[in-house]
Amino acid sequence: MRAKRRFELVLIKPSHYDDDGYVVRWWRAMIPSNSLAALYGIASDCSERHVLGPDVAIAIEAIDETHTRVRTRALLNRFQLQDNFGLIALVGVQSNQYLRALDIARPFREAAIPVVIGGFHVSGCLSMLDGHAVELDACRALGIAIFAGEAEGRFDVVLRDAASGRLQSTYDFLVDLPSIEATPAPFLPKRYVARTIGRNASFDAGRGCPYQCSFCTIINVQGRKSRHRSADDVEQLVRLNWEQGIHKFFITDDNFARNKDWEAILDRLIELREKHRIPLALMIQVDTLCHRIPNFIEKSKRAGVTRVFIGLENINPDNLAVAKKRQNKITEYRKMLLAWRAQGILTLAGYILGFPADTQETVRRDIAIIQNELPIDILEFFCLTPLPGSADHQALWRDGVAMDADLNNYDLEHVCTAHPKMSRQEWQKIYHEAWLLYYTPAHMRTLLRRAAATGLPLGSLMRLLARFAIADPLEKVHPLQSGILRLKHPSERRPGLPPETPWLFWARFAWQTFLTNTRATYILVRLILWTRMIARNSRARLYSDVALTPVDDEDTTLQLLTKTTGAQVAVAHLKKVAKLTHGGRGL
Ligand code: B12
Ligand code: SF4
Repeated sequence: MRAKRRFELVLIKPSHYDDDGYVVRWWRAMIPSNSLAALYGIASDCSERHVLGPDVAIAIEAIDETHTRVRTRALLNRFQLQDNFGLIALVGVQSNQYLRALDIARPFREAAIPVVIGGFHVSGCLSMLDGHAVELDACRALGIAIFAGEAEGRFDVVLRDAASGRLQSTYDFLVDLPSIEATPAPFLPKRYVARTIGRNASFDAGRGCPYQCSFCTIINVQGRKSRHRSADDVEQLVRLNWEQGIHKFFITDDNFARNKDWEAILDRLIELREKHRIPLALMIQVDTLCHRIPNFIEKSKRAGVTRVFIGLENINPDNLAVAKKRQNKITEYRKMLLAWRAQGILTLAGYILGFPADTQETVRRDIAIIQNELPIDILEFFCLTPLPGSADHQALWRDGVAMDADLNNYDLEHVCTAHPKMSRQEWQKIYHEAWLLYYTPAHMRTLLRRAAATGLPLGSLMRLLARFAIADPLEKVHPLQSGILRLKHPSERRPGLPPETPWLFWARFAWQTFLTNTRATYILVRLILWTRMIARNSRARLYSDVALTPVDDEDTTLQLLTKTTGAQVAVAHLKKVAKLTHGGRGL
């Protein structure tokens, strides 16, 4: 038998730098990267099909920098052993990760190793800007190939070009979005998934969203038409993961409710769960009108959905209108949230701060309204950010409006542009304050009481509360970027910042680790005690408050519906429609 030549394919999902200039990395990260799983699945398929010829074996390694250090020297040695026959692929690179990705690439390019970059930054920029902005020429200067669009059916050509030393400077497939039916499933071997909390695998059952929110990059990269995997595809990937003992999945569709095939997919998952006894536990993302789709919530429950992420974004209709998010009807929010609660499913809602009508005072008021009147479990805050690839960014870029020049800050946690009513400092301050305002000890106890009263899983809510209450105040990162036990290394400091003396670095790191984890343990212990007390309380089922009260269409006294002019207009409009259609009964 002829010895096979080995092609080194290293898939790296970069992290980004924190405010001190160190790479954000954890012993265990929060969620696995679906982008990495997608590329791993596609690359494995290329390897099985011997796309580089029968004499070449493709050795694939996946590195998610949020939990694994990129050991550059060891990788360089490995490439050297194969005469640089291989490829470094920077995967799923977001705008805030772009500069880190370039820093990872530099030593490999200096050693003349082929490097290619893909993901939302390069795809978003090529979709909406002039082909050079924002900082795309930095790739060209380093000789990094840019891949825009989706890799399904297109990775063969990249691998062949890299193997023959003819990697092109740009691969642009943006106008030619592939069908994802019967394409290789996103997949990561268990050894990678085990480095994340909860050991969830992930897959996108579909791509594309019909709406047109102006801050959204997704529609300009993945399009507005629903493309989806088939029920057979989904069954196959579930079984593949179940073979390695994984049964929890994050379905990453931005809006699973608008996946044209949601029902067939849920029916198949129900079958796998109820007939084949695979104990599925799923998290999905949906819009605020999903409860109006017949059977959607009920089937989600039967399929194993335990957590649902909802793009609530704001409770002021004026703000939602500016962002072209008119599909979000605040008059429907309570109905939708109570519908999920009735099925025992935890709700997580995204909330954006920094819309034009927001001020520090209105944000404080709105958070209090949410706490009192909306039956949401977890609220996540984001700064309204002109992400490259969005219509918002394109408009500011065209008009020459100042935006933060440091791409590392485009992580939805840093203020990147001016606001009509708040200074940048005020906006940044209210973002951090928002976490403290929502996750007060009193409100966390209320959330646990609501959960006990309505049959939500208390332990699961308690774990979520711990993560979301701690990440921003203690770890200074968004919970979605967080993990357990922050890791740092002096060699991972952002270029341009002075390296610290090793003993000072390690002393400070040890002290910070001790301090943060002591505080975190205190919060966790309190949460555990509250949870136990509430679980043991025989009267817990009797608890009720305004948020849990069933929706009364006649009741328009809620602050949610009266405090902003936009809300008053929305209610008046609904009353008018109700009068015309039902003679005035109900909203
Ligand atoms: C699931 C998800 C998450 C998950 C998992 C992350 C992940 N990447 O899988 C979690 C919850 C952890 C997460 C966190 C964050 N996310 Co997120 N996330 C998503 C979401 C909804 C789906 C990602 C996905 O699975 N897509 C499907 C995959 C298959 O598509 P893809 O990544 O684009 O990859 C395809 C192509 O781009 C291409 N490709 C990608 N890389 C490469 C490389 C090569 C070499 C080649 C050839 C091709 C190629 O081929 C792939 C297959 O077709 C996207 C929106 C979206 N629809 O993509 C936002 C999105 C990627 N997230 C975003 C952001 C901002 C964040 C956070 C910073 C938010 C925060 N403050 O916490 C964090 C960052 C955390 C981190 N370390 O990555 C933004 C990025 C925007 C931008 N321009 O930078 C997006 C686009 C959403 C948005 N608001 O617009 N996220
Ligand atoms: S609903 Fe979500 S995915 Fe769809 S356009 Fe709006 S922000 Fe983008």
